[in-house]
Amino acid sequence: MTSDVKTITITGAAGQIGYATAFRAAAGAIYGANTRVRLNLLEIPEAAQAAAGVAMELTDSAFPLLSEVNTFDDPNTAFEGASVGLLIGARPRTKGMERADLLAANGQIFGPQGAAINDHAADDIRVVVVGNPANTNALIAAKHAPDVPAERFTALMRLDHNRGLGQLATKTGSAVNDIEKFAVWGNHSASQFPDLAHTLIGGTPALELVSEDWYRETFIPTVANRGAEIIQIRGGSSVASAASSALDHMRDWINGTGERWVSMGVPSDGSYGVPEGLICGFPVTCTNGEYTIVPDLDMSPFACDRLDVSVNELREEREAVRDAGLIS
Ligand code: NAX
Repeated sequence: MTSDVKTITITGAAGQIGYATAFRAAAGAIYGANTRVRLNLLEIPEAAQAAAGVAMELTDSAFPLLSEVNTFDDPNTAFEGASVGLLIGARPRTKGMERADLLAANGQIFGPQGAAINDHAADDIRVVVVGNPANTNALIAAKHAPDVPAERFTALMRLDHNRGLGQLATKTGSAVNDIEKFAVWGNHSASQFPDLAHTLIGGTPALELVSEDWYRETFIPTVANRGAEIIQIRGGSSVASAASSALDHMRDWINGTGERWVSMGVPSDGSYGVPEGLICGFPVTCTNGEYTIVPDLDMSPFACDRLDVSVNELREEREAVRDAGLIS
């Protein structure tokens, strides 16, 4: 057991995904079995009482690794000393709301949270944004944190990645662990590009085990539209799978992946023609707390077209938040 206690700040902690995330984070899902954690739960004032109830249940669970749990309605205090920020709380899209309105409403949340992270978080802060539109919300937060390296602000693409692994394992009768080099590129939206071109299953190229037609006409739309399908079938949006994926994202970033690829939404360094700074899904590997975009992959004309569509959407989102004065 290390003597260091790591602070994990969870926003939207009384919401569905926040609730599902907090208990596993308290049980060691991010830092492992040898690091104690402090959970800071951030909510809006209207949900402060519900967050206090979540904190009571966390206390009642007597997690050996949980040193303390606190609730806040001010991001400045909630991010004090934070090493991990799980930015889950967001403004949902309501009926009749245009995408630009949604982006603007979320800018009011992620701007101040970025500024609070800038001023109060620990030097090793790492952020994953789950609240939608996740990629652009992460960009807004990063732009409000000029003293924090931009690469510490990431967006969740891991749920899309895990959904792809699940579909492929089911289709081929293989174990998810046998699948390597799968990637989800682009935006966490229906425009995303789940890419099997480099994927191996038990060492065999995936595209020798499934047809090109299944890949393009079934696999890609199924993964990209899985969130909507879950809502339709379950009667509610993805919750436990989103929480699980957010924890996977942070655990792998901190503890490393070895040679294994995972998908993360990270600020582009210009790789694969993605404009620098856009927070875009890429295949990455993680070592020593840092991720590296997998370099030099061959991209077919099909892959380039798919990536372009999603990157254009990210570009439009960036323009919309610029026009709204949320970033410069
Ligand atoms: P809920 O509505 O259950 O919970 C959201 C919580 O956030 C609420 O308790 C609300 O009070 C709180 N909140 C709102 N503004 C806040 C603020 N400024 N500071 C702190 N807390 C605030 O939604 P839930 O189902 O938990 O989903 C949360 C977000 O995840 C949504 O934006 C959703 O669209 C997004 N998702 C993202 C996914 C991804 O892969 N990136 C997949 C799952 C999910 O759809």
